[in-house]
Amino acid sequence: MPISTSSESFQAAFIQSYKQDGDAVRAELSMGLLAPQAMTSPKYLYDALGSRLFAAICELPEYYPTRTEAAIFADHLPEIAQSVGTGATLIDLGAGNCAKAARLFESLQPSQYVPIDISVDFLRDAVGLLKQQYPEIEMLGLGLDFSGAMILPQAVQRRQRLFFYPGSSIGNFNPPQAVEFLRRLREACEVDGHAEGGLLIGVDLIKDKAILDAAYADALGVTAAFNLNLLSHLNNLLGANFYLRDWRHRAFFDVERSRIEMHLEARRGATVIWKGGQRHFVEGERIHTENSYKYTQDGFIKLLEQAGFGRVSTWTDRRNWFMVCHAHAV
Ligand code: AVI
Repeated sequence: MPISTSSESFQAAFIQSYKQDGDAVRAELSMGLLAPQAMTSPKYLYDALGSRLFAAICELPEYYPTRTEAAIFADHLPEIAQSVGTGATLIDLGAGNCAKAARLFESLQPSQYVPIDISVDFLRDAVGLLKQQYPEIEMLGLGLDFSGAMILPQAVQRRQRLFFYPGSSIGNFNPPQAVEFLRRLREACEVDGHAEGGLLIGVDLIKDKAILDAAYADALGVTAAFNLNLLSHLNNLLGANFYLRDWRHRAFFDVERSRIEMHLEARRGATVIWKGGQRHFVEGERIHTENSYKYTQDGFIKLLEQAGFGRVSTWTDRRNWFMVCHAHAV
């Protein structure tokens, strides 16, 4: 595990433990593509271009979650800071450019900031820049895939861990997986046999189907490009021959399951060949590429409680479209 530390206060420490295992990735993708209902994990939406397209999605008029969450933080920061307290070990899950957490620094005054992301080079640059702006905050960047076990290096302080998981990324797990994931966070809040710290999380709420449908099928077609770009990524990872013009973006809110489903649908019959497999997709056949679950406030609080969190405070916007929760590890 290469570690680079420095005694200079303008440099952030960085630990990289994530290394993509090409064979494992190809085996997982092949299995998904050959399943009766073809599917891929949403993590494959994020190659370099996919990450940029997602950033563009966050700017779209139809995609309300990013700006609604930001407004909740801006409008309720003093109350959120009062609930969380100061001096936490702020662990930022999927930190990206670290901008969301940086907006909390002044109010939360973390004793250590630990941004984690699978996009190692991007994170290394972001945390390097941030350290120049906030030299007084100890920073430790982690290049890590946190969707599996939550094994944090010893250099991450144990006391008062506050996991920060904004953007409703929790919605990309199904509810049992979400509880499992939250439980792992709760376990990582254990200090000498007792619970400390907690979780600050953003959650998208159930709303009118038309608003949800539009948020995932925008007029400009950016979400369509984001979804279709997955096929280019698969071509690179698998040596596959997906021809993008053979596919179209489909996204809709399934009211029964309370989730957005995102699919790629074959416009015409297409035979796809890759290293280790091949499949003929008939016209109209789909590859399921993402779910994005939406919750009621009470439903999500129950999930938190199942995972071992309690004493939950919530903040929402005027329209009740999005919720920010602070939950204590109990
Ligand atoms: C990252 N995640 C929370 C986004 C969502 O809303 O589920 C990903 C996304 N997919 C399409 N648009 C945005």
